[in-house]
Amino acid sequence: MKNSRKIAVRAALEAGRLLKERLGDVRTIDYKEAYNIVTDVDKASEAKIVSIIRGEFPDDDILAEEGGFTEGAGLNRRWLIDPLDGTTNYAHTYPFFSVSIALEEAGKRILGVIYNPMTDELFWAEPGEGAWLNDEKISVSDLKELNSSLLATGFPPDTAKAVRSNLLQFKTLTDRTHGVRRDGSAALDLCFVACGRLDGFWEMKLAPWDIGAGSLIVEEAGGRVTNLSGGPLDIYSGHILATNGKIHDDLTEALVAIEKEDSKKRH
Ligand code: 2AM
Ligand code: CA
Repeated sequence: MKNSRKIAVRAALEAGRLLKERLGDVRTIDYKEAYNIVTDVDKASEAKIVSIIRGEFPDDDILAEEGGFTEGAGLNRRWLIDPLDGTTNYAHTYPFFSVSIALEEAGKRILGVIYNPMTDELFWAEPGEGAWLNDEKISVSDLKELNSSLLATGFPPDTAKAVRSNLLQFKTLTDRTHGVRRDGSAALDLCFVACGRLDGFWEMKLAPWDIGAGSLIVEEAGGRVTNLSGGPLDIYSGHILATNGKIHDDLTEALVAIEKEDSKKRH
């Protein structure tokens, strides 16, 4: 049996090196929709990852951001690939982006690998193996008070159109905590929760390749990951709340209350 982790790590490192080399050298930017960009580097990074994974595991399913879904030979193994999480940052040379690769088997996440090539930080997790940053085991923060937490979120790319725009959540929680960061790579935000740099993260309307790997890394680092109302996480639903566990109930309660207030205002 080939080692899926070794191969995912190799793919993430190779793709990450390409991203680092090409930073500032984006040649084409296409618009998938009016607000949603893809660069030639996203595509080059994905081609590299897919060729490594397909070369080693030709029978596995692949769901990749740019190429979509390719069915394998019915083994019930599916790779979730984001070749560049934080494309908008990348296109502007803002150095906060990553490569994210997850593997599902029979619908369960069994591997998550995320690489930040700018800091040379490789995060990975497997069920029961803990979560790792390079050679060190990582764990979530010990902080218990929502008031003194540092959080992160992101905004759906169609914010202008979206009814649930997350702005009231952002404002209210900015006032109630040490702060809410908006850094533009959900995969890295999740890694930051896993290693205690952040205490919590929430976002809506994400894709499974944005959160497949990071959600497992947070869980294995001792954190808790749910939907926005505290129910079971479904990475295909797009909504995620990940914390160190200790502030989870308070943050869930706050998000639910803010959403209620916001929807009252809208009706
Ligand atoms: P991306 O850079 O891979 O697109 C930022 O808040 C997060 O939203 C990033 O992880 C970004 O991933 C993601 N994102 C941006 N546009 C998106 C879209 N159209 N659908 C889902 N996620 C998106
Ligand atoms: Ca992407």
